[in-house]
Amino acid sequence: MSSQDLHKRRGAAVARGVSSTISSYMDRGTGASLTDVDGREWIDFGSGIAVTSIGHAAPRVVEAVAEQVARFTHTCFMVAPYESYVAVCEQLNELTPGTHEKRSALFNSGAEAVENAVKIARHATGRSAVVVFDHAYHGRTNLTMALTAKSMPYKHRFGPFAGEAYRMPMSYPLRDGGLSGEAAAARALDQVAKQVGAENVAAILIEPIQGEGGFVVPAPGFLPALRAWCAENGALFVADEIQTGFCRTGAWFASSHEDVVPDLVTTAKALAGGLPLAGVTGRAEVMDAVHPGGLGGTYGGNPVACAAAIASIETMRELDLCAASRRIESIMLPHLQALAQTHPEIGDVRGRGAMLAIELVQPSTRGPMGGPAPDTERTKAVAAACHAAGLLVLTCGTYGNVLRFLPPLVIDDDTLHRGLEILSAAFA
Ligand code: PLZ
Repeated sequence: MSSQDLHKRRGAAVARGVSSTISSYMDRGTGASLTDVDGREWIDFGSGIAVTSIGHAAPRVVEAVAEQVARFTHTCFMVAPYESYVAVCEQLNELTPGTHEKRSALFNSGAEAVENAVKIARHATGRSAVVVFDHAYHGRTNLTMALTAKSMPYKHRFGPFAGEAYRMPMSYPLRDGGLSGEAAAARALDQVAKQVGAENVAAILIEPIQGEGGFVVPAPGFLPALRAWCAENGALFVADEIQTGFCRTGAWFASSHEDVVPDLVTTAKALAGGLPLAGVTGRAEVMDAVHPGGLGGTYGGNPVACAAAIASIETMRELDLCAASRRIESIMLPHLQALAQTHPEIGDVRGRGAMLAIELVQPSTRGPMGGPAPDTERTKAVAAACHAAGLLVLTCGTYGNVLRFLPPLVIDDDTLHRGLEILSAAFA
């Protein structure tokens, strides 16, 4: 059945609220390529939003999943436990920043991991306030909508939202007049002290590099200052590494670039090579503060997803995908910077590793927070031109004016160059 026919069927069956970036329907994939049902090849610069870092249909995951499905698909870890859940927790404890003793718990989605991190932080501290930032994205459930910044499309008419979430100004070098990380942190923390009260803060929750909010990389010093404030004030520093985790930024976790050791880390996406699995990992004394039975869910840490996670992590280790991510940066970043030289509408090139983006602006018009005015229309047009030429790119950002690039980390140089050529042609 063609994409066109499937699109018609979808219109009559699938709720309008669930939308898709492209209207081609996928048939299969391998590495960084996808083939749609019409037989057309796509170069994937999105990885299903930072999930398939080890590539589509990664052989080790396919094998591990098939083997596990044949043994058993589900017992519920809360009823009858199994080894792979324990093994995934061991891996998370080892790989997340810091050498302190840790514990982990497994869930189904990123939003569920964030919700549980908040539950754990509140329980462990006996406090309720959660500090979040402008442009943040943490999910679409009721609690995580309260933590997510952007109204349309995530929150519009879906309230009332959960309470005790407090939003502070973010460090956003293109749009905050180039405030230093320390100054931006002082600005946010002063408001926390005045508006929330330091002694009421259970956690500061932040993406070390913002994802949906526009791949905003905070100025150096911002994250360490927030981390230090938490330590001084009895609050927990929670890093949402759901999009940045597992080699995406050239390190296992993005917090490490500034030697930040979070109290709690949320993970999902690339953890299980495409199967739904998420985790909360943190200090043993914080995680174990919660009473037995206080955390869980029917499917959390499903054995098939755990088998996939073990296979994914093995693949990342064996292929050294953190190094692959840095290699992708060394090819992509100069290409994007050269493109920006000839296209003044590219107002910023930013990111780390294989998590890179360009922000499109109207260079001579002032916009939000004194930065250049966003050019949302041109961003949509460039993305559409890429899609027409078979390159799957995603947009993001509070103003929808950021093109983001998240290729599978296993992408080969030839495919990467072909993708970048399509991007350049789309600008032309
Ligand atoms: N935290 C940092 O990036 C998911 C969402 C796409 P779930 N980002 C993609 C969309 O429009 O729904 C994300 C994230 C960060 C939390 C989440 C939530 O993860 O697995 O989508 O619930």
